[in-house]
Amino acid sequence: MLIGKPTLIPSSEITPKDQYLNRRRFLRGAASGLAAAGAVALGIRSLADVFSPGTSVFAGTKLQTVPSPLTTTGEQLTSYQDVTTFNNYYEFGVQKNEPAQNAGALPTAPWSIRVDGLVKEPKTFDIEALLKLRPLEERVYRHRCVEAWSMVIPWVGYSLSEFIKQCEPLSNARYVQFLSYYDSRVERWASQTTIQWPYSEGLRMDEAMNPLALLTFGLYGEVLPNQNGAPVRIVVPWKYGFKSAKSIVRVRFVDRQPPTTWNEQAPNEYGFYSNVNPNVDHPRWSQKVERRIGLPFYAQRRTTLMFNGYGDQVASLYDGMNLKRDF
Ligand SMILES: Nc1nc2c(c(=O)[nH]1)N[C@H]1C(S)=C(S)[C@@H](COP(=O)(O)O)O[C@H]1N2
Ligand SMILES: [Mo]
Repeated sequence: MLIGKPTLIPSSEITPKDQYLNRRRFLRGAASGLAAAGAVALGIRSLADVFSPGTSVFAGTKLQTVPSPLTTTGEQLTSYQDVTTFNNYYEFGVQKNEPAQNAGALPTAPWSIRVDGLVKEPKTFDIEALLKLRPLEERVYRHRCVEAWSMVIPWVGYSLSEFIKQCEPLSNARYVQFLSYYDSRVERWASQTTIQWPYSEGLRMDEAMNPLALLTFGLYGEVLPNQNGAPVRIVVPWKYGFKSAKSIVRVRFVDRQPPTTWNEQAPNEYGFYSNVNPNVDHPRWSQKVERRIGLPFYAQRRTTLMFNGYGDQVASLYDGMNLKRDF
């Protein structure tokens, strides 16, 4: 069983494959691979079952976008093929190619986000209303996974802050928590892991209000493919990819740091902040360099940048903090 493209794995400075595969030590038992194969054989529902008729919000639908001053320019985009077939979405399998094969089972229509906790009043936003809330921007962002690979992706969405304003959080809300869709009957692969589902992530309120944090509906000008977190996800480009929860169904405003999936699994390896930081190595591998997915092997190596290169926009959020302790 191979993950991604073994021929693309370069020098020893870059996370050795067996080390990042170790993240899969959260798997339950050795039979899980077989269980996954069986689940595939037992059947993904047909597209007709998955997308109810009459909806316009399905993967591949074109989205009207406007350019954004917050876009990152000058770097070659990662191909649509790589962005949509090399994924982390453990609810649909732990191997990089599995989400593309299995996430067709995600029922993306109808879809809504429930907002509760420290808000003026709880609300529910339908995906159609969310898509119309603000003009959709195309924003190219670097995307850095904690596993030391990266991509450059043209996302479609608008600043998360625009949505948060509509949620009317109370002044004592200090954090915002994002919860992903979870149904054990749909996401049968999730039970291969010891993770407590649903997937949970969170940001401090000032981080969430930073204009770079993107409420994301699409990529490459189209509605998100399911494996990339359809129909709505978060993208936080200065943080490791796991902060960017996919397929969000619930947003909670809270006064204390919420429990987050990878931090709960291994707090010594995955901090709450998870800012991309070449000066703080993961206990099992270096974070100083990364490999850019999809390039010829000799061209993949990149020096990892502090805050993934977004320091001008976000460094001030962490003034006075010790980023080695609060990693
Ligand atoms: N619900 C959910 N969200 C998730 C994950 C996941 O397993 N489940 N994986 C995270 C990780 S580790 C990364 S790197 C990004 C990957 O996003 P992409 O597949 O669109 O590149 O999604 C993040 N969001
Ligand atoms: Mo990741």
